[in-house]
This record gives sequence, structure tokens and C-alpha cells, in this order.
Amino acid sequence: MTVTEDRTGPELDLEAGFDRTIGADQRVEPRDWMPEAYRKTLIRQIAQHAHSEIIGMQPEGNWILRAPSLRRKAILLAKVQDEAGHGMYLYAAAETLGVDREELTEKLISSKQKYSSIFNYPTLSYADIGVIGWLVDGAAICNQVPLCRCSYGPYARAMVRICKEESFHQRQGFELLLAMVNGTDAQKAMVQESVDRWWWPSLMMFGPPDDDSPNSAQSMAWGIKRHTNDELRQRFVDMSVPQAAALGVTLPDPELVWNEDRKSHDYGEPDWAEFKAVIAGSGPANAQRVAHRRRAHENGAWVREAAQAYADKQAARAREQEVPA
Ligand code: FAQ
Repeated sequence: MTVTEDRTGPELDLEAGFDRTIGADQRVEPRDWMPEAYRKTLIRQIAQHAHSEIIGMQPEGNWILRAPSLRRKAILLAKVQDEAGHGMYLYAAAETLGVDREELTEKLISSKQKYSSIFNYPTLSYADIGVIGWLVDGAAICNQVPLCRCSYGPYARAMVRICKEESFHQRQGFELLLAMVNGTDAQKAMVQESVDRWWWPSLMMFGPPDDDSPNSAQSMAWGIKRHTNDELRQRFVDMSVPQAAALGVTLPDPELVWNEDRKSHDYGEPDWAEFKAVIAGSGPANAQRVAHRRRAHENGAWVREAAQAYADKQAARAREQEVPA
């Protein structure tokens, strides 16, 4: 815990208290004093993360009606529902910083806040469902496990549960791909074609290279991020190579090779111009994703109004029943 804000003690150095908390690797909690820039950075990152979970339901949701069996449909439905739950925990974590969920949704549907670049690519085959589980959830886990130690308590705690579920998602993706690569030649080819499309966008999920990442240094100093974008990307590459071998698929990078000196894989450069275009709104599915989210929000207006009317009625009843002291 940090020093709680106490404006009656003028000698109290709030910033020094915050710095001590960060220096001691302790958690900052919602009622603790925090620099405005720390609050803003967290709101930016947590909101982007929450939006990603919510928008991330769309590419997978696209296959619920076309899943090849009842079992696969049930698995996919459960996964998509989990993503909705993750979005809700994360919006709740953002709300502890003094923003409103409604305001964040408005910023998403007016494209004023970002969501992960990865969800701007279309899901063209059923193999994409397995590859999203394997690579996209795999990348999400690499990035998010360290966030369980984030300096901001509510975000760190939300990440613990989310990571458990993402691990399960990753396993189900791998299991689906294992079934497909052991199926017909056409199924195996479908998996390879999907890996070819998703590999590079998955590497981009970790963000720009470290020397082009304006937020990393400060976020690391504050204990929001625990590793740089490139460190996590490297970890993901090293983790994925043996998994690709187990599946019998090729990762589409001719420069991918084991480096004995570094005890890591060397790999090629992602297309950063493509990444910049996608996060600027010109990816293959940006317009469709945001329009779909906007429509869903508008169509849900009556539910929010009904819930509000019910809450108002309950509050009025509770007031009527209050016995005057
Ligand atoms: N996409 O200075 P940095 C999931 C932006 S959840 C879009 O390096 P930072 C679950 C960045 O915001 C996936 N924008 O930024 C799932 C900044 O822009 P701004 C989401 C990106 O914050 C699975 C600018 O570039 N996960 O997959 C991206 O220090 C399957 C400069 O970058 C999270 O959000 C990107 N990939 O590091 C759901 C994890 N990368 O705001 C369904 C939490 C960077 O200044 C199915 N977030 N940008 O205008 C993080 O760890 C960090 O925010 C990074 C970026 C690492 C993403």
C-alpha cells in the first residue's frame, strides 16, 4: 500500500510515497495518490486491452454457426463468452481509475481509442479458429503473464484470472490444430495456409520495436510493463518454434534460425509499415469491426435503459422503506 492521499498533512510528500511504493515493488491501489500521467497511462492501456477482448469476439464469433460439430461449437461459444468476461473485468479495473465504462465504449466506437491490431484481420477458414487459439492466445499469454505483477492492483488481479483462461484457450487451439493436421491432406493444408496468414500479425501484437516504442521506458519504470516489447516477442518466437514442429507446420519466416550464442532464435523483421497502417485504422477489417461494435451498442440501448429503470425503482423502494431515525 502507498501513502493514502491526505491533503490535511501539507508536509506529506505524496509523490515520494508513490515512488517508494513503486521502488519497493508494492501495489498501488485505487485510493492511493498517483501521478496523473500514471493514471492516464493505465487508463490507456487497460482500455485498449478491454476493447481488444470485446472486439476479439468478432473474428471468432464469425465461425460459431459454421463450427463443424456440436462439440466444436460448444467450445467456441464458451471461448467467445470468456473473452466477453475478460472485457468486463478490464472495464471494471479501468473504472477504479475514475473513468466510466460508457465513456470508454464511446471512445472505442468513435475510434478515439485503439484495440489490438490482430483483430483487424479476417478469419477466412475454420483453421483460423485453431490458429487464433494457438498463436494469438499464445502471444496474449506471453504478454499478459507479466501483467499479473503490474504495479496497479486491480489490473494485476484481473490478469490472474484472465491468464488462467487464456492458457486454456491456447491449449484448445493447439488441440484443434493437432486434430486437423492428423486429418486429411486438405485439412493439413488449411492449417498451413492459416499459419502463413497469422504468424506475422501475431508478432505485431507485442507492439513496435523497442526503439520505436514511446511508452515502454516510462511504463517499465512504473512497473506497469515488466518486459519490453522485443523481449516478449522473442519469448513468443522461442516458445512457438517447437510447437510448430510438433504440429508439423512451417513458420513463414526464412530468416528463422536458432542462434547458439544467444540461446534464442533469430527471426525476420515484421512489416512495420503494415502494423502502422493497421493501428491507424486501415487494416483489412478495421471499419467492419468498429461498425459492428457500434451497431451492437446501439441495439443494446434498450437493455441499458431497462436496467437503469429497474435500478432506479429499487433505489426508490429502498428509500420509501427507510425508517426515519
Ligand atoms: N495493436 O509505446 P508502445 C487478446 C500502440 S488481448 C494496437 O509500445 P505500449 C485476448 C500503443 O497503444 C490483446 N495498438 O505502447 C484475445 C501506442 O499507441 P498510443 C491485447 C498497438 O502500450 C485472444 C503505440 O502503439 N492485449 O489477445 C499495438 O507501451 C484471442 C506505441 O506503442 C493487450 O492489450 C497493437 N498490437 O505497449 C481475445 C495487453 N501495439 O496509445 C480474443 C496489454 C502497440 O500511444 C481472442 N497491453 N500499440 O496511441 C500491453 O501490454 C501494451 O499496451 C502493448 C503496447 C504491449 C500492446
